[in-house]
Amino acid sequence: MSTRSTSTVPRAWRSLACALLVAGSLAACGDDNDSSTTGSSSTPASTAPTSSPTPAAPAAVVLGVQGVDYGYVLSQPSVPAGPVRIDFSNPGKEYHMLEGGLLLAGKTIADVQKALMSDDQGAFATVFAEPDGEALGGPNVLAPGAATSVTVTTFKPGTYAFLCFFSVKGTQAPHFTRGMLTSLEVTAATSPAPAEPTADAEISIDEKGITGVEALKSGKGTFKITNTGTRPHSLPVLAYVGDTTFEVADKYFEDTLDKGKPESPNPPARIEGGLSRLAPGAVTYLHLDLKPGRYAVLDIEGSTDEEEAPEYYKVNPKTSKFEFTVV
Ligand SMILES: [Cu+2]
Repeated sequence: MSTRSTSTVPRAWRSLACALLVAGSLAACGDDNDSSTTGSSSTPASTAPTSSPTPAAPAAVVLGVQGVDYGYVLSQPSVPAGPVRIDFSNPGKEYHMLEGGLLLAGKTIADVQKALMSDDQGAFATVFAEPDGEALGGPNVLAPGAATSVTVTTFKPGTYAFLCFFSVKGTQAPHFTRGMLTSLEVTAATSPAPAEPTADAEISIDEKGITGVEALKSGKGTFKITNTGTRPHSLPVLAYVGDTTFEVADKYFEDTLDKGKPESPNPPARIEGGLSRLAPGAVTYLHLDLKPGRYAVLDIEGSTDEEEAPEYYKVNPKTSKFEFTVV
């Protein structure tokens, strides 16, 4: 069976929205039959001229995005394809996310709005290039006051739409209904394109786990993250408060972000960005500057053992979750 979800919200994005990043929370997010994932779109490689001397690479492109209650403030309306550093910050009082993807040619934010409000299960497929949620490798969700920085390498020319699926506190209304829906124009890559960032360490993620993750202990630096697996992977950063445990934090996020219970003035943990879904074979750079404290990163897409975790793909605590202390 390859029935689609009854929700009009793309499955993969819904899992971020209703959830979190943690095993227990995912139970409520429904199943994820990836039976329709066949064949990836292939972009023809551009043939670069080889004879002319290469001019120096231009400076890195930086896109600032503030997620406010409720809307996005972008530092610029467009960026060129090629590496783009996204500095995502949350000066608001609620959790925010920056999920989205490339629209089909000619589609606009108005079309996205229409699709979001539609009961038609196929509505997203008429608007988004990847209707089940694009694995852009952008920033993960942010607690109030948090910020995160990633350099994505996967932008293609076209119009992107970004939106936030969290609900307005105390209501069922998603943030995108209150203004957290925006577009970004991605223009053709400059020639030459900016160089990719210089990495202090390399981390790879696949279905078996995370390799090289110990490098994050430093809490600072640029980490090149490669998805060497066959399905999307993510690496959100969880900041523990006090001497809390993962289980306590997991339960808390399940209750608040997932089930909509009131947040505590003294939460046991905060989600401070990190990497959102990254496509197989793709690369993103995570720029970290963590304050001293205890942290965890975890890949919610880590296991493909659906028999063992029929509720959803479950975090493999041995290989897909890493807890560390920054001193
Ligand atoms: Cu939001």
